[in-house]
Amino acid sequence: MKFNTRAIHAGQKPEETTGAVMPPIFQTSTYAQEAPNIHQGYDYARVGNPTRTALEKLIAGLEEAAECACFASGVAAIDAILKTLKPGDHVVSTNDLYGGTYRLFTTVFEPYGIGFSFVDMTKPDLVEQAIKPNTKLIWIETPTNPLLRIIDIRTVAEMTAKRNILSAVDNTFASPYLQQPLVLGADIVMHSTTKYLGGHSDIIGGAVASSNEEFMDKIRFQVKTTGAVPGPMDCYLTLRGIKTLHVRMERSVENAKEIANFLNQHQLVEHVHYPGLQNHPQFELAARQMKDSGAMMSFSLKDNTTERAMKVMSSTNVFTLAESLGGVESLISHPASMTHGSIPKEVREKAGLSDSLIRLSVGIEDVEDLINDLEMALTT
Ligand code: P1T
Repeated sequence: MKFNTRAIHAGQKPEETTGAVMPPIFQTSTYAQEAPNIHQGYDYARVGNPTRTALEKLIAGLEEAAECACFASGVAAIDAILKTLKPGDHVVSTNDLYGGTYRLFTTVFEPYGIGFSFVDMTKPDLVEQAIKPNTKLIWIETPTNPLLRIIDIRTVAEMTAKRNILSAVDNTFASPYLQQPLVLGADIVMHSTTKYLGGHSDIIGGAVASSNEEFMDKIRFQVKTTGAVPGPMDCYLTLRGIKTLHVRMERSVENAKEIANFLNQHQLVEHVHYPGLQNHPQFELAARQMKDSGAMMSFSLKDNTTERAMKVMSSTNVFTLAESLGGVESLISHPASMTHGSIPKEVREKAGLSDSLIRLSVGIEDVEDLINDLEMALTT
């Protein structure tokens, strides 16, 4: 089946007892058993819940994965992946990535004895050089948050395949509609389902999908043993959101392209980071690796002061100043103090993230209203 059909039907079937077309919200913590451990597939809801199963099958279908496990948040999904490693293991990660991922790696896992090298992964040579004998995982985020850099998934996956290293891709910024990392050769794909998959800024969730059975056994063990699971209502809302993923993505990307062109030509704007612009350093790679260029962008102003950027961000009316992304509504944010505030300033600046950078998550409103809103905020 094609993607748009899978978004609605993958792994879904009418509920058996009533024929309900949408999966019921199985709001239960436990399940009756005929005899100890003789049951209908579910024993305790930390381990599994039919509403969660429906969501997991749907995401697995979209990512072309054999299996998916859902979590209570995106960072809980990353946490579960990292907990499959052991003290003494080493991870190579991109140097431009979500601040919460950086914080989890450096403040939780580093003290437990896992080593990290953060490199500019747009340069495959630097990835190769960072690999050590104890490297067990390569952490790819593409497009990166917040600078929209593009990492060549196929090239990195080829590098890891010969060395018995797993490659994991945080696919949150692209969504499976635009990019399917497993098809490109990666071993693991991870999502903050809070974003495009949920799509309506009303849930927090995460997902890990893979066709590597040994890895997914470890993830299932994490689900059961550490228990960062999503509730059935959140699973239902995410599942409902996914059914319009392709339609929302098409409109968001269409709007984003117009906004990127508008900003790129604006006399007060210094630089726009958007993979759909021809001046983007990985424009061709993005066109090859992604179905389209996405709905996230960031930009800097000619007046490169933090004060000016703050003024613009607090002047919009249609764009809401808020963390997060991927919802139907457009958001504007200040990465340096919001999503990436936990990264030390010198580390941020070394990776190219300045205090005056502004990030946009473009929604599905009328694009003329969005452009007028930005024009007004830029010239206020
Ligand atoms: O917020 P949570 O569902 O736990 O997901 C974490 C996460 C993981 N990966 C990426 C690429 C992300 O962007 C995020 C969360 N990001 C934001 C809240 C943000 O505004 O960038």
